[in-house]
Order: sequence, then structure tokens, then C-alpha cells
Amino acid sequence: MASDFDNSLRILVIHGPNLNLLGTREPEIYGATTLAEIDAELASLAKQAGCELDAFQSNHEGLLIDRIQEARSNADGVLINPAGLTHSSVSLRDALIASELPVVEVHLSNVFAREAFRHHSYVSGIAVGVVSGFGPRSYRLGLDALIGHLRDAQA
Ligand code: CA2
Repeated sequence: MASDFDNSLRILVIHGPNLNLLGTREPEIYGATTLAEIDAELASLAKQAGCELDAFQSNHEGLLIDRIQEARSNADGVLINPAGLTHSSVSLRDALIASELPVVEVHLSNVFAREAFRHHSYVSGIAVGVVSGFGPRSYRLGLDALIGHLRDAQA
């Protein structure tokens, strides 16, 4: 665990490809909230809970994998919306496994109410849990669940 000397937990939030467009396109599916607003709210919730939070978005699979590899030594858990890579990336799954960190997967939309190709996730099987379908609230619920999981493991 990264925090050997104090009780504060470090959470890495990962946003996959195209999520930088949130609030600017397809609001009927993904809502009007921007990614910056989601990150600001998560940072505030984490602070209230006494946790440190770092958020990272990229449209490049390799950069996401690099950041997850780094997290092994500087984070205690990962909250991730892998976006389209959810349904395609064995490499992202492998990086999450290699990090040996607890992972919570979140989705804004209910992927099971959408096209069949969105029903399979390469991440869900290695995640502690999945939150899908609640818009930006999915991130808040996922963060709360991840912090709760990490605190249980500390006890
Ligand atoms: O519902 C989710 O959070 C998804 O992870 C979003 C992905 C989609 O491929 C997954 O099946 C479910 C798509 C992210 C694209 O985000 C956009 C945001 C605004 C405008 C266009 C795309």
C-alpha cells in the first residue's frame, strides 16, 4: 500500500478516450456536466473523506497504461471509466491487474441498456465492483465505494 506513514488514502481517477468531450457533445446520452466539473466534485468529496485524489484523462491507450503502471507505487486504489476501451482493451485490463490495486469501474450510461457490444467489459472481471447508468453520480458512488473498500482493508 502506498501510504505507509499515515492514514490518508490516495485515489487515482482514470478517464478513457473521448471523455474530454463531456458536456460538449451527445448530452442526451452523457449529460451536460463537463469532465472538469466531475473532477472538481470528486476532489472535493475525496478531501472531505481525508483522501488525496489525482485525475487523469487521455485519448491514448498507452498513456493510460503508463499512468496505471505508475500508480502501483503512488496510489492505493483506482477509480476508472475506461470509456470505449472497456469493450476492447486486453492491455488496459493487464495493466490494472499488474498494478495490484483495487479497481472500481464506472460508467455514466447504463451500458447494459445499450448496444450488445457494450455488454462485455474487459475490466469488470478484475474490478472490486461496477457502477453504471447514473451519470456523474456513478463517479460519486464509485468513489464512495472504493474509499469504503480501502478503509475496510485497512481495519
Ligand atoms: O457510459 C460511459 O461512461 C461509457 O464508458 C462512455 C463511453 C462508451 O464507449 C462506453 O460504452 C460507456 C464513451 C465515452 C465517450 O464520451 C463522449 C462524451 C461526450 C461526447 C462524445 C463522447
